[in-house]
Amino acid sequence: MINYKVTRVLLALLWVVVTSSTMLHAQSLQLWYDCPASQWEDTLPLGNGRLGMMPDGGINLESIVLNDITMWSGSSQDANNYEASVHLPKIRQLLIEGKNDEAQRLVDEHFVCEGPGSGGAQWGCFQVLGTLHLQVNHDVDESRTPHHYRRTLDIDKAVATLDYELDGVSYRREYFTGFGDDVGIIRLTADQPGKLNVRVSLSRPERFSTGTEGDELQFYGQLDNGVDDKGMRYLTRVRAVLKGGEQRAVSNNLIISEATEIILYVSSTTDFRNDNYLETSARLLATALEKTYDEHLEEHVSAFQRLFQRVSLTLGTSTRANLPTDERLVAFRENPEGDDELPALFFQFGRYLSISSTRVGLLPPNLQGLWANQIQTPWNGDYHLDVNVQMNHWHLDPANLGELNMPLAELVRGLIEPGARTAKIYYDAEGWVAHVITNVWGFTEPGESASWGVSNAGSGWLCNNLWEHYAFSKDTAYLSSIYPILKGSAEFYNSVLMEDPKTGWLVTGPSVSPENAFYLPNGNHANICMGPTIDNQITRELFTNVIEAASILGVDDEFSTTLKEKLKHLPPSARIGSDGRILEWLEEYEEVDPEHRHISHLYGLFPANQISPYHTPDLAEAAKKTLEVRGDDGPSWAIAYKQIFWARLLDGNRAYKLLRQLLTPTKETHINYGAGGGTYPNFFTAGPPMQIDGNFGGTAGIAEMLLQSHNGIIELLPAIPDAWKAEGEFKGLKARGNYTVDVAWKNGKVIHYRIASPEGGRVRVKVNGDIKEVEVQL
Ligand code: FUC
Repeated sequence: MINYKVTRVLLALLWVVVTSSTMLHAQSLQLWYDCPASQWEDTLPLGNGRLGMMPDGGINLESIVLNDITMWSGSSQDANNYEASVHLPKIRQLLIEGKNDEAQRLVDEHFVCEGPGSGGAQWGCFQVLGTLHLQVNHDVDESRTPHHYRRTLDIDKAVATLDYELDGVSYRREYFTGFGDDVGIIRLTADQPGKLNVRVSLSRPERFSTGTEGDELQFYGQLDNGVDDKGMRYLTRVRAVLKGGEQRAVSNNLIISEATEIILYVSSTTDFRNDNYLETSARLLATALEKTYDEHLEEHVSAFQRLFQRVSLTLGTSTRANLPTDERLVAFRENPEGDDELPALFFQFGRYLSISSTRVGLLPPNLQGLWANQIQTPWNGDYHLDVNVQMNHWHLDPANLGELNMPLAELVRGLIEPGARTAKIYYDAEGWVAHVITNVWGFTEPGESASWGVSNAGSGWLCNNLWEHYAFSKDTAYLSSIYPILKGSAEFYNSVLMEDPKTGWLVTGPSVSPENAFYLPNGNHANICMGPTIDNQITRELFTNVIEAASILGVDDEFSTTLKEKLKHLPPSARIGSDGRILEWLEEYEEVDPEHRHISHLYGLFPANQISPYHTPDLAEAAKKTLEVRGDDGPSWAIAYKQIFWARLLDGNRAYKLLRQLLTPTKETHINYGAGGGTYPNFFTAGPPMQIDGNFGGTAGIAEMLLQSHNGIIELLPAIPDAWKAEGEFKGLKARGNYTVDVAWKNGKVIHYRIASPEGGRVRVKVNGDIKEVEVQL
């Protein structure tokens, strides 16, 4: 016991000695700019998991786009086609006969959702809440240039600032969305008394009214639910607290004159799952008004840092921290050498965005996290289930934010009931299914077009996320809470599997390999098929996980036996085609677009562990060929996915090349499906348009380059690129099994590591090429 303690003390000392001798300085976790934002994708995202604010840093006119993650139009609906299952045998027969084009026609006629699907008002859309306008009268010639302009986002504190000097007066604005009291807070100050003259107002492109109540500015309305007058309602209240000066609310404006300090409180709620939303926003505001600014700031920063500061990462040094972030991004693209801090900043920004865009008890981040500046957000700002929402969560466990998986788990739990209806109506199946898209209203029906809408992979892929959180946390209470979701999904696949007469394998059908098309021998295109590789991989993985979960929880022996039997008849995880690539479909079809953004047939490489350089080297080689043909470009999420794939293939330099590709500066906002993804000045990633999955995927990719744990062994620096080898360290990353891992390295070699777990015990680690079994720190 004494020896053990002594060893721990020595190890701790060694850590101090090693890390201090390497002298890696703490890197600045700040984004900064020397001029106002030129477009929304240049404004600074703040969020507390529910409310968002994006200030643009305008001096005379500042626009702060406001968001609320529950701001959804639409409503729940039954878009099931009750005739669908009548056509299922015929569709399947056509697939067996190789007449996929004819099957696709039938699917379009009878097997998609009823009505306009995601194009309909009832389906809904995540929308901007509104814009808070600050019209600031500086009382000087408007053409005078301000000095010392600087706007920043400190991602270590979740606070944005703006500083400038005009006519000898120093002005400052500070903005944060409180993690403490759940209101938005903006403080404006001037270093000379009485210099602040500000008109505050609120607007929205549609469906809003404004009013005042005393000194309170109000902004409210109701969204379109596509059916009646019961759409989502919202109310935003703004109050100002002044030092010096005076305020009056006049015709929808709050007019503040000659103040020295202004603190604006923005309290906003919707009636999403809250009939008392009016009272809630009043209560939040009243509570906020009782505290001083410093109290707010302290509570906010400490609540945020409780999550954020669990991880630190240094990948090297930078000579460019003095460059504005947008210019730094351009410089990095031209020459990454000299700025190894930038990828680490991007990694921490991904963690920052997660903490800011979701919270336990509410909604998972959507396609844009919680930020949107439009009414019609691209793709409705929804939850896409054929990679996007899953990618939004891939980094959470490795980056030590595991509890932020809970909102997704709860969203998925909400799909069981509607998904069971859809399973029954379309497939006459047990369990539950969701296809390609869902929303906050529980949509599980196929999407409106056979070309993409009937993917069977959606629900099983969601179950992968839920399972992985268990693999990382080993929390059996959590496992038992998600088990019904996993089991219900396995029941669905178990009941829909059909036999492919050619091979005898059990496969899904009709389905698609997400969004991809192939040529039939007759020259026609089709998407609809049976047994796309991703479905086979997902079915295999899900059945295996459910069998393991049932055994851990001591339940469902009989169902496990059934699944074990079915597993014997599934197609192999992956098969290699005549050109050496992984086959995407059951047949060796030629794909219409060889560089298609989706690479769904490598699901087995990541997030699953069915293709691996260790246990299936041939498949791993075939995966490399597959990636070579797909190319390195695409929307940001596709680039990030490829970064992760190459990390799993243990090729750090190639993963780094993809990361560089992801960090390509762009300002484009048009919808893009092909090459051209990148990163906006504010570090949001671009499909384009802005899509947050690229941020989260890139963050997961960096974690995967530094630490892997999916083979029953913790691998330190499995795919570290040459660029980061010189010197670096991370602290607080997580490995499967509830291990917390710290590593320091020099010249590509680990010089110190520490693996901790509340359970203690021993664990196998691969370090500098050797596999060891080591004692875990408590
Ligand atoms: C998937 C992708 C698109 C886009 C959309 C939101 O369908 O194929 O590129 O990311 O989701």
